[in-house]
Amino acid sequence: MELEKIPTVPTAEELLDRSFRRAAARMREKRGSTQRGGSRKGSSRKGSSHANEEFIRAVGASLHDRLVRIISSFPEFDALPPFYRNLAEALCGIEKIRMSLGALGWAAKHSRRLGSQLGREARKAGDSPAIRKRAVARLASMIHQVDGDLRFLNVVRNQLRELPELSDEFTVVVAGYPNVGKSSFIRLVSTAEPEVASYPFTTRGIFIGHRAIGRDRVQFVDTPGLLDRDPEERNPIERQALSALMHAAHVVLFILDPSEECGYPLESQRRLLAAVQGMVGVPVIVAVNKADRRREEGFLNMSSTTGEGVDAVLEAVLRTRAARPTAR
Ligand SMILES: Nc1nc2c(ncn2[C@@H]2O[C@H](COP(=O)(O)OP(=O)(O)OP(=O)(O)O)[C@@H](O)[C@H]2O)c(=O)[nH]1
Ligand SMILES: [Mg+2]
Repeated sequence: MELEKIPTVPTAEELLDRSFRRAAARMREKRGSTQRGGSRKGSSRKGSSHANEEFIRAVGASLHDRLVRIISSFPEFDALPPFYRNLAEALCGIEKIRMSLGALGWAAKHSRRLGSQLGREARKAGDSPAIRKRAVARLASMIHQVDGDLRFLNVVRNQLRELPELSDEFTVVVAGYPNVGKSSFIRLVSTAEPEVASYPFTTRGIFIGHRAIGRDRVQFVDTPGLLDRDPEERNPIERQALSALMHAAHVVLFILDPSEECGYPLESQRRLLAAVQGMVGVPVIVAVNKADRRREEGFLNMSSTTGEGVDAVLEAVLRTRAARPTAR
């Protein structure tokens, strides 16, 4: 996927360093070829001031090109599938990313313009290392203004790279309160190996696993636990779960823990269930987990520890495949 291919975003210092080296290499190449040609006219003084101008322009041009390349390595967020767009929004904030890319655009434009302007001034001022030094310092200080943006975009790049790869297969999103046994269930029935622990918010991202069903494959999505609260109050970890529920699921398996060993009352879990049922446009299958601790009449009871009842839950979930909607 294109998100995996975004290259590392350099810091201001690295960007400057590369651009200076590139410009210096270009000057060396040029000098080499004019020396070989041997018949360049003009005084050495003039030649050197041209060299200053060329170097400064080359630095400006190289900075411009590098910045433009960084900008275009990021995806067009509006064109991303909603699942990924929402994950990017939950994790990094798309508006913040846009602002930083905009800042790089500004820096790109100005580095070329400033390179030309400073180059012209250097030529007029004649051969002066001080002029060259001052020009370089001005370009550097402009690039340092976007150092924060470069660093932020590198964090974004690292997060986008790690997003899970969602396929087109039939997709079961497992959701519920924290610590109810979502990851334990996913480990039991699919290839995914999310961490399981006896405290809430163990799962902090989206994990995907598969299971062969006859000749087909079904995709299971593990999500971070959700609390029953207003959407505005949700943290970035919870918002990833919502993105999967809203944009990846063909069916939702909602897990309840009536033993309340998860640390949350069943009543709150039921309120969340009602909210999820009202929110997603796909079937919601409800299963009670930790049946080895406590069963609940009128529900599919299972235990992800003993394996009891798991097959019946899988069957109920997979029965909804018949009525699979075509679009997410
Ligand atoms: N007794 C019992 N314990 C279980 C069962 N399923 C899971 N657990 C335990 O419940 C705890 C939480 O399990 P997880 O699978 O990490 O729960 P989760 O819903 O993924 O939790 P978060 O990722 O924090 O939202 C762990 O200590 C599990 O061993 C079960 O069927 N019976
Ligand atoms: Mg988990």
